[in-house]
Amino acid sequence: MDLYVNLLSPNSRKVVAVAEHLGLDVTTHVMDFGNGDLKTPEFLAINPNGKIPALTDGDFKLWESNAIMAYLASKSDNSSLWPKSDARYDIMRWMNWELAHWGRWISTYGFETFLKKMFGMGDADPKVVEEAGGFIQRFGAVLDGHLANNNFLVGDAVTIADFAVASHLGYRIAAGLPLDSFSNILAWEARLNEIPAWRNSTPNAG
Ligand SMILES: N[C@@H](CCC(=O)N[C@@H](CS)C(=O)NCC(=O)O)C(=O)O
Repeated sequence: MDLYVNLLSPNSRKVVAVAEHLGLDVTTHVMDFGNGDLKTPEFLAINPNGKIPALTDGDFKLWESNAIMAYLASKSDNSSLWPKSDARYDIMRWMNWELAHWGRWISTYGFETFLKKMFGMGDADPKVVEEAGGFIQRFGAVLDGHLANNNFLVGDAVTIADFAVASHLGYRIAAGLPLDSFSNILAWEARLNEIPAWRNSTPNAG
């Protein structure tokens, strides 16, 4: 299997961590954001969106990080990550929530407060930061409330839902995400960081 990723990307982090956690035999291709790697005809034939992560397995091609996580996790029969039970629907629920709400607003906030500075794109727009911050606190309260009584998002052990939702916390401090008052989220983040594959995939926030 081949994975096309960049370790600075939260969506790439998800799939890199799953592959390492399961000890899968994958070849990792590090794609550069700035030099046109994502726009070559060869890469666009894998992912016409020109985005990472992407996966190939022989002739099979897959894009969208959460689908790739499930594909990789299904290669192991012996892992809590993607259990063969109705828990899968609960996992999918959190992964859809991550794409639609949580990651959507954290990405907006992080672009304003962190990436713009990193790429010399000017100052954060305070209106956008305020709007995104409000949504992060609204959805953060849902996550924090769930984690008040649960060590992991689904069941008693780590699943791909945890990696998907936590992938956006890699820049929590660097981007100044307004999550400091959510003690259950912070404790869960620390719990996940005890998992070597998760810890090893932490982005260098510079
Ligand atoms: N929903 C997609 C999002 C993929 C995505 O936006 N990837 C970013 C990096 S995290 C990217 O490739 N950006 C480069 C670009 O859009 O040109 C997924 O979950 O895989």
